[in-house]
Amino acid sequence: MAMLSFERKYRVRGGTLIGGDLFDFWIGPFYVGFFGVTTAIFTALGTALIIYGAAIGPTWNIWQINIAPPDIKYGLGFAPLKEGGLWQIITFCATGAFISWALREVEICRKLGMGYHVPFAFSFAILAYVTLVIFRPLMMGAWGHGFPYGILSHLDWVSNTGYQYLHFHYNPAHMLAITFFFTTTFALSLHGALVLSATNPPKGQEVKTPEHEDTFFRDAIGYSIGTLGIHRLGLFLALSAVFWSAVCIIISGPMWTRGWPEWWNWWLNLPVWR
Ligand code: 07D
Ligand code: 07D
Ligand code: U10
Repeated sequence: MAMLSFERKYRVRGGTLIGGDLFDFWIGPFYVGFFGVTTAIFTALGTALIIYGAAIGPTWNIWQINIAPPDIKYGLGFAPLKEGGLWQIITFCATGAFISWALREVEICRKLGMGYHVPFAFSFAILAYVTLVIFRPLMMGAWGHGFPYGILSHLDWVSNTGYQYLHFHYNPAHMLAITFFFTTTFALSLHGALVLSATNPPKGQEVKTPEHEDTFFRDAIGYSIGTLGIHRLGLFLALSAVFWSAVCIIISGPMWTRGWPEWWNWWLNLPVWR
């Protein structure tokens, strides 16, 4: 595998959290490390079980393959392999693989003397996933509340779960999450456009500076958040989107069992209207 000219310089020893020098090497472009090995094992086992689940299921159609969680009657116990047990082991492998991946990122950050922002951000995605398939099922008393593993079947789960609460758009945390998702794409498009407009001019014209970027936004809206600030804001917006997503689903069931539109009755019941 070809190496970028600067890559060898950064292939330094150390920074591992566990295993010392044992797995401190690269395969092609990939750093391995202890957590690379655990990622590979969890991924290989999880993928093999998905393929096995597909093999004993009714279809090889990639869109329709479905590995369902156990029936609610199994509660928080183990289910037979073909009745949701597979889903349980796959969930374990997926969680193991995601956490291993995050820890491998931590080791890479330590090697490079960088902050932990990337693994910190990924841990929010893991939190959302774990909320859906572990925390919420635990709080509701059955693994059957997790979402099924399948491209279309997981969409069915989202739709069905949404309608169980009548109209999911009325979930206030869902509103916050959606607003943060929209704001994230808005901020990224502004940032991408601004950087390109300044640094990628037509042939023959000068590349502009961050001062140009600041001045553009001061002229346009009276304020510039700055070149470092926009990245802080971007991270904050994106992590907030995922955080409020996790909140919106953990409160649906464990904390609110009726339709979400009804939750807003507190507004109609304010003493001020009486
Ligand atoms: C672009 C980075 C690359 C990642 C990709 C996904 C697999 C799955 C597995 C055949 C942005 C790789 C996919 C490894 C193959 C089997 C068994 C990330 C990028 C390209 N969803 N979801 C998708 C997952 C949930 C929802 C697509 C995963 C929740 C809706 C893809 C998870 C809810 C829609 C996918 C997960 C939910 C999708 C594109 C885990 C709420 C769509 C994803 C582990 C969050 C869209 C057919 C994408 C679609 C879509 C994967 C969880 C809702 C298959 C791995 C339960 C409404 N989801 N999803 O680009 O077209 O992400 O679906 O939590 O409309 Mg989903
Ligand atoms: C869970 C993904 C984690 C991924 C990980 C990594 C691999 C490796 C390998 C590519 C959280 C996986 C990696 C597998 C791949 C290679 C090599 C991310 C996760 C760890 N909704 N809704 C949300 C909107 C409606 C409903 C969230 C919009 C309807 C339910 C978000 C609309 C009803 C749930 C959101 C809309 C409904 C949600 C999802 C519009 C259905 C959830 C984002 C415009 C009738 C879910 C935590 C997210 C949630 C969720 C947006 C409509 C129901 C805010 C914009 C009204 C039941 N919805 N929704 O969470 O909060 O990402 O999950 O109508 O459970 Mg909603
Ligand atoms: C940013 C940035 C910036 C940059 C940047 C970027 C953000 C300003 C300076 C980065 C951004 C981009 C490059 C843009 C594009 C990115 C996206 C759109 C995000 C989505 C990304 C993807 C879809 C790519 C995903 C690819 C991945 C995850 C790589 C897959 C890796 C592997 C399969 C190997 C993983 C390595 C491991 C596990 C550890 C090492 C171990 C091994 C190599 C052993 C090999 C493994 C095994 C033997 C078995 C394991 C099996 C596996 C893993 C899979 C098998 C599955 C099957 C189904 C076959 O701000 O600055 O520029 O660039």
